[in-house]
Amino acid sequence: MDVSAPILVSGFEPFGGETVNASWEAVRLLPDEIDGHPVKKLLLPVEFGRSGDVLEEAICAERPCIAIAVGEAGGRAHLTVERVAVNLMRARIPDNAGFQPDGISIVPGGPDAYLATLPVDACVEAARKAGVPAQPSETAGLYVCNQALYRMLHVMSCNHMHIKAGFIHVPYLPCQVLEKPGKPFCPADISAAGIVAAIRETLCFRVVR
Ligand code: PCA
Repeated sequence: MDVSAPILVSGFEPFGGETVNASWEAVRLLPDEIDGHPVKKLLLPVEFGRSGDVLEEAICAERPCIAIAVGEAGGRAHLTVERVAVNLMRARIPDNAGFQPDGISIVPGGPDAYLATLPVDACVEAARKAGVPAQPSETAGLYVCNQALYRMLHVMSCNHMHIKAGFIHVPYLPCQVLEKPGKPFCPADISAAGIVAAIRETLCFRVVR
């Protein structure tokens, strides 16, 4: 294993009328190094296309050993580790550039779906062991996050890159639910602890298995 290969972790800008995005607030809190690997933090626009382009460029430039995109899933109570990305874009609300696709392919002619190459269930277990409520998820939706995961796995597949890559959705922050009674939330430091636990587990996974 390349002990100095970076770990790429992205978060998103605010969207949907929010002034913060829980994913970036958690990513910002990650340490700059984990077990000797520098952690590169990338802020993505909530835009179909451009977010995928930025991620793709970063993966090709950095050649990370692990790439994890993090997004906010308002309404989910747990940190959720995504298992699959599908080749479809369908948006309930326009993205931050005003684009609202209604069932078109992310990559025309591309595979219908990719599976995350992260050890999903082991990451969930590791987060739970760290005291962070976590669940596997079988759908990342059809909005910008699913597209980002699909683009990431697609560029890796096309270039035969063996990177442990995946996506983690985090709940709203407490400050986002002040006026949303009943909506679940998770402080950024707790979500960050879950992401670190998933990264550490993935590093062990690469070495041991
Ligand atoms: N969540 C959205 C896009 C950006 C984000 O943080 C999603 O789940 O698709």
